[in-house]
Amino acid sequence: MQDDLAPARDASRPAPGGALDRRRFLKATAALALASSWPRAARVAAAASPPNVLLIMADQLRHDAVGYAGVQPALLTPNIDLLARFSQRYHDAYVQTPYCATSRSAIFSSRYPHANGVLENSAVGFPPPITGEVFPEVLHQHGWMTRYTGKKHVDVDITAYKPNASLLVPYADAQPLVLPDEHTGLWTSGYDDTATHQGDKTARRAMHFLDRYATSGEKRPFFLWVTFEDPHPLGNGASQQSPEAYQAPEGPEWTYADPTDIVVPALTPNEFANKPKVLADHVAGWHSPHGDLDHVRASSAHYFGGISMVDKHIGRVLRTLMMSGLSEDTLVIFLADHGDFMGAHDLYRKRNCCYDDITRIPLLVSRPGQMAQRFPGEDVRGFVESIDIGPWIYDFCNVPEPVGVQGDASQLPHDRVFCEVGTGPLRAQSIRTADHLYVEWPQDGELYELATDPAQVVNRFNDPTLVEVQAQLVAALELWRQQTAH
Ligand SMILES: [Ca+2]
Repeated sequence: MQDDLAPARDASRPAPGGALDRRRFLKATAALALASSWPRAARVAAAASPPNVLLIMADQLRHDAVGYAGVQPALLTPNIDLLARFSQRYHDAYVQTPYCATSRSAIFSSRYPHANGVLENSAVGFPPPITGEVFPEVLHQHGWMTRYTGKKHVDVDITAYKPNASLLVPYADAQPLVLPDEHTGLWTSGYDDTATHQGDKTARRAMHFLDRYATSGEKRPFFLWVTFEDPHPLGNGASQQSPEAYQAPEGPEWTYADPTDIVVPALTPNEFANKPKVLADHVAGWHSPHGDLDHVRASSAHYFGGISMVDKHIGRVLRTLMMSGLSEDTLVIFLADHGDFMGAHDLYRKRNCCYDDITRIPLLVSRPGQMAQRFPGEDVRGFVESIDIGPWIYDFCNVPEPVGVQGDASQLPHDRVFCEVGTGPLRAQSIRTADHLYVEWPQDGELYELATDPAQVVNRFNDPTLVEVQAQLVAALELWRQQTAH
C-alpha cells in the first residue's frame, strides 16, 4: 500500500508533461468551459498532462439547500457559492438511489445499484462490496495517487474484494480518533485530535494533504475525495425526532438561520392514503414533523446550521487549494450523495422513495485553472445522473473506461433519470422525465404529473387520462432493466 506523500519517485506511468504543456492544456480547457456543455467538454478534454481531481462530497444535502440555488434566502453558503461562480452548475443532477452507501457505490462504480450489487445501506452490518471497477481504482492504475478523508461509507476499499489492488488510501497519519457509534468503521484513523468536529477533522486532513503535496515534488497527479458527514443529522433511532437531532450546536462554525425565513413545503394531510400501501406502511412512524410547519422550520434551522458549517470547511479546503497553487492543475467536483426531505411529504431524512427531495443533488464542476483565472461558470440544465461522473472523469483524465460502465457522459443531457431503492417488497424503481415521475413497486405504482404537481404528492397511477403516458413509462423502465441488468 502506498502511503503518505514522499519525495519524488518513479510512478507507474511516465511523469506528467512539463509545466508549460500543462499550463497550455489547462488554459485551453478552462476557456472551453465558457461555452461548452458537459459532453463537449468531455470530448475535448484529452489531457497532455494529467490533472489532479478533488471530489468534495456533502452528506444528505438537498439540491436547493445551497445559496446559489436561490431558493432559501435564510441559508448562507458563501464558499459553495464562490465555487459555483467558477463552475458548471448542473441544476438537474440526480443520484441513482437516495441512501449513503448505495448512492456512493453507484457513483464510484458508474453502475446502477442493481448492476453493482449494492441495493441497501446495510443488509448485514455493512455495505457489500461493489462488483466491478470503480473510478478511483482506475485512476490509481493509471498513475494517480488516490486518497480520501472523512466519511467513506462505501466499500471501495481493497482487501475485501480485490487483494493487491490499492486504490483509496485514507489520509491520516497520527493517532486513532474516537468515532461516533453510528459510523464506527467508516472513518479514517485520526490526523488531528484537536479538531472540534468530524467536519473539522475532514477539512484539516485535506488541507494537510494539499499543503504537503504542493511542496513534496510528487510527480503523480492526485485524486482526493473529501467526504464530509454534514449536514447528515445525528443518530438513527426513532427517538431522534427533535429539531436538534438535525444537528446540535458544536462550535463557532455554525450559523443558524432564522426559522421564520425558511421556505417550507406545503403539507398534504394523509398524502400517502392514495399511494401504495407498502410505501404508506414504510413511512408511517418515520421521522416526521407530523404536519407541524413550525417543527419543519425549527429542524431546518438546525439543518442549515450543519450546512453552514460544512460550507466553511469547504472554504478552508478551497483556500488551501488556491494558496498552494494547485488550483491551476486540479479539477474540482462538488456534490452530495443524496438529499433530505426537510419536511416534504411530512418526512425528514430519506426513505425508500424516489422523490426529487432526496434524489436530486447539487453538482458543480470547476475545471483546472477556472477558479484561479476567474473564468465564470454557467448554469447547465438537463438531466445528469451521478453514474455519469465517472465516465466524465475518465474522459477528462484521458484514461480508458473500464468494461461495464453504465454512465454515459457522451449522451448528456439525458431525457430521463432512473432511481431504485430497497429489496423485496420495499423495492422501488423509477423513471423521471421532464414531465412525469413513475415509480414501480412490486404490486403497485406511483405516477406524478409534474406540471401540476411538482412536489410529487398526488398519485395518478392508473388514472384513465394518463394511460398512454403510464404505458410508455412502464415500457421505458422495463427496457432500462433489460439493458442494464449486468
Ligand atoms: Ca448519505
